[in-house]
Amino acid sequence: MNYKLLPILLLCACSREVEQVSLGLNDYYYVQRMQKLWLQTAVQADAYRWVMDTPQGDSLVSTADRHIFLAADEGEYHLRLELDIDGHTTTHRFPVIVIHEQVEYSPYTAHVYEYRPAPGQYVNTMPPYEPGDNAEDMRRKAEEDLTRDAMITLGGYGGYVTFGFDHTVVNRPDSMDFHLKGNAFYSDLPEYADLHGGSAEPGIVMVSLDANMNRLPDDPWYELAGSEYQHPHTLHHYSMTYRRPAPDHEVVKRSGYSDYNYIPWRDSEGQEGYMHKNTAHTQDYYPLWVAEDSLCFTGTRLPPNGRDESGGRGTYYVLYALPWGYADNHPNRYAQLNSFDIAWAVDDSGRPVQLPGADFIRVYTGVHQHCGQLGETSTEVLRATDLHLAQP
Ligand SMILES: [Ca+2]
Ligand SMILES: [Ca+2]
Ligand SMILES: [Ca+2]
Repeated sequence: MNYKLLPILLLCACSREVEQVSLGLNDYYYVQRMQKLWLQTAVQADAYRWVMDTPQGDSLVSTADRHIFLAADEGEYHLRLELDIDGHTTTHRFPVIVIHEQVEYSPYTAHVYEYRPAPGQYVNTMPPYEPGDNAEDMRRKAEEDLTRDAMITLGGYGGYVTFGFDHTVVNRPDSMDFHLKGNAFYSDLPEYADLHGGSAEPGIVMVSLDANMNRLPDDPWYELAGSEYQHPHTLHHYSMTYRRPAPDHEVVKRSGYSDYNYIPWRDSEGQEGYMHKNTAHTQDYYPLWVAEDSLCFTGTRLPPNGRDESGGRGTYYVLYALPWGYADNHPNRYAQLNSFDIAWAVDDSGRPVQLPGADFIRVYTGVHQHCGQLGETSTEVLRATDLHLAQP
C-alpha cells in the first residue's frame, strides 16, 4: 500500500474531521482583511497547485506546499488546493471569508522596528539623543516621531529605519500601495525647479513580508527598483564603513568646517575619505548610543544627484530629484512621485519578486555625496501611509 495515499483514502472513507487532520486544511476560513492567512497542507505530494477562482477565471497563486493568503477587500474568496500524488490528482476546495477588522486599522506608520542611522549632521538631534539612551530608547523615539508625523534623519549613505503598520500592506495589482513623506523641495529659482532641482536626498525603499509569521523583520528583504536601478553608475552590493572619530584625532579647521577630517569612511570600491563636521551643526555626528566603533552599511548606491551650480566655487549646490521610486526625492505635494508599488520588488540579482504584501518597510540613504555647505546628503522621513485605507 502506498502510504502517501493513506490520508486521501481516509478522507474518502471517514468523517470530515479526518479530512481536516489529514490535509491540515479547514473546510473554510475567516480572516480579517489585510491579515495574512497561513495555509499549509500536511500531505506529501508530487506537486501542489493553489488556485483562486476569480471573475477572470482560475488564477494559479502558488505551487508550494504552503500559501499565504492576503486580501485588501472583504468578501468571499474561493480557493482550491490540487495535489498530484502518484499520478492522481486530489482537489480540496474551500472558501476564505474576509471580514472587516475588529479594531479599526490606522492608515499610518504604527511601529518602528529598528532605527540605525549612519553618521550625519542631524544625527543625535533628530531624534535627540540624551545621555544614557540605548538603541531601544532611540528606536522608541523614532517610533514616537514617525507615528506623530515628525521627521527623523537617516544620516549619510546606508543609514536606515525599519517600520510597519498595524496590518499588512497589500500589494494591490496595478496600483501604488503606500506613500512616504520626506522634506524634499524644489528650488525657488525656475531654472532649477523646472528640472526638479532643489533639495532631493533620495532614499532607497525595501519591503519584506513576515513570511515566517513571527511579527519580526527577520525575513528576506527586497529592494523596490526605482528609476535608477539599471543606471550604469548605480552600484549594487555596495558597502560603506564609518569609524567613530578617535577622541585625540587631529582637528583640521577650514572655512565653514570645524573638523574637516572628522569621521573616516571607506567603501567597497576602495575609496576612502572623511565626513566633515560643519560649523552649523556642532554635536557629535556618530550615533552616540552605538557601542561599536565602526558602522557598516550594505546595499545599492545611487549615482550622485547634486551639482555645483556656482561655477566650480563649491558655494551653490542643487540636488536634482530622480525620476521616481525613491523617498525624500520630490516635494510631498506630488503624491504620485512619493508613492510606491510593492510590485517593483526585486531580489538580490534584480529578478522581479511577486509579494502578496509587505509587513516591513525599510528606507536607507541611497547616495554618498557631500555638497559644500549643505554637508553630506541624508534621507529624512516622516510617516508613511497605506494607500488602501481611507484617511481620517
Ligand atoms: Ca501594487
Ligand atoms: Ca518574521
Ligand atoms: Ca532631506
